[in-house]
Amino acid sequence: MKKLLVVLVMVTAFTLVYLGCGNSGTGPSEETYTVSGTLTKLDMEDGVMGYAMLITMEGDTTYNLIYSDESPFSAGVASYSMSGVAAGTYYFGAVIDVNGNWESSNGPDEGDWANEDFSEVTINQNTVINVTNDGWKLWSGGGGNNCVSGTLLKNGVEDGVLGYVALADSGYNYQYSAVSEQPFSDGWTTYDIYDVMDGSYFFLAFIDVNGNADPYDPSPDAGDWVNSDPPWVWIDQNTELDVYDNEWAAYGE
Ligand SMILES: [Ca+2]
Ligand SMILES: [Ca+2]
Repeated sequence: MKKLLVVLVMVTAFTLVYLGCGNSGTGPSEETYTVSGTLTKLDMEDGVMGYAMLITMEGDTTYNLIYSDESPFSAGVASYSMSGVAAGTYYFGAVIDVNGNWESSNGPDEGDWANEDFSEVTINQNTVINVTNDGWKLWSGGGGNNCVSGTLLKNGVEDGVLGYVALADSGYNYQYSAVSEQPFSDGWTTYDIYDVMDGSYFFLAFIDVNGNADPYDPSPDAGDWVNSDPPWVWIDQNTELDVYDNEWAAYGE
């Protein structure tokens, strides 16, 4: 497994750095902005802490908490304000730490609430992001018996070629893996990963075009395809994750 990890980390690090350099929005800039807003959960007890976060993957192999602010709920509302935010694209996360044990490195746990719309936001001006009373999902905690499944699509891949999928934690430590349930046929294949614990993972995939991957220690090499921008996903239910034709990059390029 270690070999796969090292290779995937290298591939991803290269890809992210490369994309970052090509993005005009990430150039040096002195200008910064304020991202502020309210977290509303009308039935929340006074004093429970609400957290807002901007998270990025750019230029690194792990997700990083770049900006955050926190405040206690009062009458169902907590306010936050993150100043000095550099222009760029981030994930916006919000958590209500109902059980009072928050550590940013561990994220939410059972009984906490997390914002339903955990998505990318582009900051290039002062920005208000609110989470409304309906914008939360209950975090189900460290249990979980989730199935992650999906389809890998890549035109031109020969029939019989195998696809590999892995879920890795925030440090790119390998957590779960699967080989295609059926080999590629007509440009697609499917996979299933069972018993995935609730949590956040990077979703990594590669297509073993040249057929030399060891199923017990798989890793991509020259001639293979890897998903070029692995998403960070939060799994707390059965989830479908697909990789489409335009989401593959030649390994090492
Ligand atoms: Ca908590
Ligand atoms: Ca290979």
